[in-house]
Amino acid sequence: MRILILGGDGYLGWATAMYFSQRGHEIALVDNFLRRRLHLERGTDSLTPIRSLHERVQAWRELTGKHMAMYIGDLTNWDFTAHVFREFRPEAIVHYGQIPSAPYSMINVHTATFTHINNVIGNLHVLYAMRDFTPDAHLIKLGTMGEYGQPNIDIEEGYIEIEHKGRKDRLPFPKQPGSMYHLTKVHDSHNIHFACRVWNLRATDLNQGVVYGIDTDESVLDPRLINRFDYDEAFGTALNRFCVQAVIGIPLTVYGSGGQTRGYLNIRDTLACVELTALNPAEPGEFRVFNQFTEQFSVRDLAYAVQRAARELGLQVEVGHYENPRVEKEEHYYNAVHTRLLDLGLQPHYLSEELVETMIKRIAQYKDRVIMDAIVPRIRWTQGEQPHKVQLVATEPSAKA
Ligand code: USQ
Repeated sequence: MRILILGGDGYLGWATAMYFSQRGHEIALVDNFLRRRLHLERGTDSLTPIRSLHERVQAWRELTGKHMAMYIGDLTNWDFTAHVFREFRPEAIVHYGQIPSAPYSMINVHTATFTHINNVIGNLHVLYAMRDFTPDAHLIKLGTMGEYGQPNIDIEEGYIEIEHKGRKDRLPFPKQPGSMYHLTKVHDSHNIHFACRVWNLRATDLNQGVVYGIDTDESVLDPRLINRFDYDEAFGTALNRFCVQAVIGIPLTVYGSGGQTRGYLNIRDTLACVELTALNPAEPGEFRVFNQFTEQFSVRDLAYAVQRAARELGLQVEVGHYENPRVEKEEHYYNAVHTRLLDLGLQPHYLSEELVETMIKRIAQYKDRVIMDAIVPRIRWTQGEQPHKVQLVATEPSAKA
């Protein structure tokens, strides 16, 4: 299959590109290096020493004999996007080419509007390029579980059957996203749904939970293929951050009471889910939604799991309690349906089997690269980015560990 990977230099994009290339698909990568630039602007970096995209692609070719085409440019530029679709003629498009950070989007008006323009306009250009040049292609779009928020009812996969005043319909599940970034994904979902209804495009929205992990079967083939691993406030997610904090010996940054519950999955499961989706495409005109995660944890559960795993390696780790910089529910109901990918054959990896070997031990190898200043949370949902104001206020007795 000819597969176009948007955001091919990113955490998921690079891993997905190698995964599909290894399985014989023809790959083209699109990237504008925005993540690398935003790290430069913020004085942060990947924990792992990633190579340039050109070096990665060259190394992949040397090791496997497989070629990946590269298009360097910005999806918000219509001429660029149109050129890519006209030339490569993808049969499937895996769209990761977006800003994925809730905290970054909440820094100020500029980062909020930039996240909107980058994500929503880029995605609209992809939809128009599909309509005009590759109308039979299948869009596999990375959405987020965060589109739903945390309602006090079970979260369905994209749609809900509603009976209202004696009439019934199957309608998009209500959305209550928790950041400007998450809002962009909601806008994308509406735009994609419209494009499927009106232009008969086929699309699958993968409403993914929080991804963790570093290595994949392909990235370990050679050090030049190593994947990015972010742990900073803007681009690092809670679990990745906790593992780095455990290794460098600072109390884990649990925000608020820690009852915030989300779906989680290993990066290897992301790849399997995307493959299952590509091999079982949506029908023309169909807008499918899969909830993509394998396990559900509260932030508190994660912190104690990391504490226990670190102890196995002789590391004493405290669970800290930080004033929550976000506006979010800290104790809430959370039960999200996620059966469609399991029905297609997904075999999940579980966190308890991964933490010690594939996370903490691996992170310890790059301990010297940690930028301490990147860890303290300074972006507040109500006031934007602050100087170092948020302090560690207490540490939890390790009774639950
Ligand atoms: N949190 C902490 N301590 C930290 C960082 C975060 O307690 O040091 C808490 C947050 O307050 C939040 C929860 O952990 O309640 C999850 O935050 P996160 O930063 O791990 O993840 P989130 O902001 O939700 O975003 C991440 C990805 C995003 C993806 C989303 C899936 O960055 O691209 O869309 O996970 S989901 O969470 O299902 O919306």
